[in-house]
Amino acid sequence: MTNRDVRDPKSNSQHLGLIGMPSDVGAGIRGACLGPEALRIAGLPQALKELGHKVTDHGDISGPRNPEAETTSGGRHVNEVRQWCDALEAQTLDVLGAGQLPVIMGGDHSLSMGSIKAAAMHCAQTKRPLFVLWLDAHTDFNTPLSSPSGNVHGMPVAALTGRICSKDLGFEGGKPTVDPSNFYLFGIRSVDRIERDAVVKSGLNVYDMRAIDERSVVVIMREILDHVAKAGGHLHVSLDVDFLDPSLAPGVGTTVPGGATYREAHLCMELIYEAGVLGSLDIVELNPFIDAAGKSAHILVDLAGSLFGKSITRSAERAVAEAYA
Ligand SMILES: [Mn+2]
Repeated sequence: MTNRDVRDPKSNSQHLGLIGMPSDVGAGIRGACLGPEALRIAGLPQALKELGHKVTDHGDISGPRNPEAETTSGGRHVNEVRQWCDALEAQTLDVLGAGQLPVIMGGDHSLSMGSIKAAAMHCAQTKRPLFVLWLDAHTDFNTPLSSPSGNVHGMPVAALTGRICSKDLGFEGGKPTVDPSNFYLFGIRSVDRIERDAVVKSGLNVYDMRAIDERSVVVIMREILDHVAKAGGHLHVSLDVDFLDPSLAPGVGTTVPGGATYREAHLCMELIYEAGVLGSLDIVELNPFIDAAGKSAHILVDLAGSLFGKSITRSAERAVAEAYA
């Protein structure tokens, strides 16, 4: 069964559950805590409703703000990140249990440790395999020991795939939350030197910008999505603003040149929608404090539209019918 099967067959309508995660304790600079409100102001709930979906905004999670304690050994603000992620995990699990597709509005990327843990628990209950598509400039595969900065937003992939064994972060025993072979990183163009060796050995599927330039978004994305669909999988998409080229989306603390273009990003979203495998979504690292008059927030709302069925010329139903004729 794919998520296409649970959509209303006439309208492809889904019930989307928005969750705000106003936290930046895992980031190097502050401001991503303003992300959820910026996405609301840029019109995310309305844009999704206009596509025919039912949208429930569950409001914002709460947690420790602007902590004074700088825990440098073993990562910065580890305890605070853990508190936020535990709260998000519980809320995301509730939303999934209510039959809604969670749309988590971040917040820095450490939050994915909470949302993806929830997705993994939901998949265990519903007996479906979990796949993760990580759209990001970075592999986020550092550990508290390897990280040059100590910022936890550079560690969630390592934590979720069993590389980090940390009681403080809530990952004990070294058992992966997500099988590394079910984890797809896409758009990569900045990897720390020590991190790179670990990534190569990890078994993660890594598609860097070079691979995308050579093989194209369509070819790679269809390979990934076909694999997920054939396995009857639940796909969690984690969209970091820095996946996009900084000329399009300057509102992120970790810009790297050479990112996805406007059309490449929309094409990714359209292909994911057509595959009907999306089960949960994070939109992370939007920092309105350094954005250019809402430019990045607006582009994220546009991309979310494509991810939930907006198409340039064809109706959503036709696009799906044609893609799977
Ligand atoms: Mn990231």
